[in-house]
Amino acid sequence: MNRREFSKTIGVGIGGALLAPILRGTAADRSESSSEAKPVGTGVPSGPNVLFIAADDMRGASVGCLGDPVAKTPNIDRIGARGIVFDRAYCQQAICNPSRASLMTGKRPDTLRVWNLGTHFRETMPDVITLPQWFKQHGYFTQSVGKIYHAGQTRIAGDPASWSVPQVLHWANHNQDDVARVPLGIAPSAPTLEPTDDIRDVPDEAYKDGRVAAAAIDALRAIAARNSPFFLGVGFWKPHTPFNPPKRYWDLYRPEDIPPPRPALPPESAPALALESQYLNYASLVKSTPAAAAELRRGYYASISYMDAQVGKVLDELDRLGLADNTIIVFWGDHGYQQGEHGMWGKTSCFELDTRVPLIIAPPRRLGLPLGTHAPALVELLDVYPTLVELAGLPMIGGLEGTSLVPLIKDPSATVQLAAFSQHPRPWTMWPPDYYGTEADAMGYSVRTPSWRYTEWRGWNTGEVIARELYDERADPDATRNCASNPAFAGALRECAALVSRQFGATSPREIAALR
Ligand SMILES: [Ca+2]
Repeated sequence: MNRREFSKTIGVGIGGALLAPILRGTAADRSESSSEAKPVGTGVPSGPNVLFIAADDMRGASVGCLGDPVAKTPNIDRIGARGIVFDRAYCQQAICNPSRASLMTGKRPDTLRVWNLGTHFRETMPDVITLPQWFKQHGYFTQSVGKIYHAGQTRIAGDPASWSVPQVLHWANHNQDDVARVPLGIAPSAPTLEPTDDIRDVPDEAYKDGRVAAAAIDALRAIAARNSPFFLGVGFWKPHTPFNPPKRYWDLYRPEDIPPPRPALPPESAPALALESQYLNYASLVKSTPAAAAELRRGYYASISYMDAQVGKVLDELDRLGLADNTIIVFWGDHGYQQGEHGMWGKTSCFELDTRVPLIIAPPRRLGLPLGTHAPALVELLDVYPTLVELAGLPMIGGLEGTSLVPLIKDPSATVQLAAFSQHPRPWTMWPPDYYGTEADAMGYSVRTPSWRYTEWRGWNTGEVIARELYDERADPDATRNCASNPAFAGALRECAALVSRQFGATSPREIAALR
């Protein structure tokens, strides 16, 4: 596709966005557009290529180019310098499997009926066409290295239909590694109460992400020789626990430079449902030994910098091969994380720290679009699928629930949607607590607007609202006070509740699950 053809394509996209409703597709819209579009393109396009880089458990709040003064992320910042950084991007559910399934299919967790770690989207929606699969059907060579889909807990390993060749380094648990290659033959520990036990002065390749980078470099070299457009997924396993990066990445951070959690305490008047976090054992640990909290936070930063260094190796190879000018680079994290903030550790909440993610898209340099900019608009990971399809000039597939961000890439001050939506069940594992349960006690439905975060907790069986949260994101950005019962905020509460009802419908989660 030449420049003129590209401009024509994105011109159409912008016109459509301006005419679009200000709200995202609703439950009713979904039922009307649930049939999948048939692949229509048969010719082999000329590109652009896509380098699709995923990070695991990396929150938006801990990235250098997203404003964290402590995080050392020079390579992720490099992607930001050649593209657009989305300052307020949100996942659809703050845990691996539902979030990744949602981004990769362009559908919300409620549409997929995937809310836990064990259900694969091919079990609930077998014929859905994934993002890389759509590219593959339009002449792209698609390949996956590392963790793109959720790993280790679903009955299907990754998604073979998405890729032109077998996936590699995509299937394991986080505490598994290639022991033969790990120093002393000692595997990294599981999420641990004593993370500093895993500080070893070893090469990057001693652990998974170093090997993912090496395999991605090999893949890029082989792809460069193919002379056809490609979609290469590179999924890093960090900064997910265990926090065991090589010693030199720990050495980037002095203990005294790690700030304490802010806020340290749960919000005033928050319902208990809001405060369920994943690593409850961490909370009891750090209460008894406060220094452990700081060390866990240092380990998270060190893991981020280890992963960032691997990103840099892949970017270097893309440049060295002369592919950068015709390649879209995407960097995204599957969900956020609490590192002791609100007294919580891990993911699975609907708070801002759990739902906000890094999202950076660098268009091909040859297109001459603005570089190194920030977009303050509210966007969702759901938006990645239509954005890449439009940027690549492929026909748009039907049934996507996100909105193309190409208008923001052309004009970072633009707005495509006025709200972003997330959700999470309680208990977070769903019942039975083995990751395969299909029922829960409650579902939290959450909306972020420019001014507010509102979450309502609905009973799983009844659909009745059993608790509400409202945070004033402008006056109280750390979410220290739940204002839902304050009469002064009744108008905002009513408006936010209407947004949630319009987006998710008024049915109970049990009725949604029964549609499976
Ligand atoms: Ca994750």
